[in-house]
Amino acid sequence: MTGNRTFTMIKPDAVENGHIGAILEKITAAGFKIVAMKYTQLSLRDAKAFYAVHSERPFFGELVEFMTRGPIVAAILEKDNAVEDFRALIGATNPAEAAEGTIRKLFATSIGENAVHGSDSDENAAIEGSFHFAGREVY
Ligand code: RTP
Ligand code: MG
Repeated sequence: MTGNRTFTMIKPDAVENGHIGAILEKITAAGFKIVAMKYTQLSLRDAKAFYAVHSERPFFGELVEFMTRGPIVAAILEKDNAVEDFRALIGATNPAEAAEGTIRKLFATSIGENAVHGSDSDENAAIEGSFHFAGREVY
């Protein structure tokens, strides 16, 4: 992973609501290239580890329950300035505050169930990408 990559998940709410295709369309239309992708489900242990940074937050239990309740799509995306540009494409954490046309504005239901994840730094993009993908699964 280098500075031009980010990591994303299409979260269980968006998968349940049938938005995988529309979200991938937005991502590729915005110029991101998919270099790794899988359809999978987080175990309790996976979700707790992935969101360990939030373990002391009041919403942690809810977050882990939500992220494990059904399948997700995990992907590594490539583009110049990937982390920042992808955060702009998905919009604010709370869809009520997300800009028009962003993925969360279009597809998220609430601050907790907000359709997509995007890494918040190059360092975390690398950590999160390797959490989900072996080197030979990245093209
Ligand atoms: P993400 O990590 O999933 O891309 O989201 P984010 O950076 O925009 O937000 P973050 O602060 O990292 O929070 C991680 C996820 O926790 C859930 N959350 N629930 N109920 C709440 O008040 C609340 N706050 C955050 C959301 O699923 C959020 O994306
Ligand atoms: Mg975050």
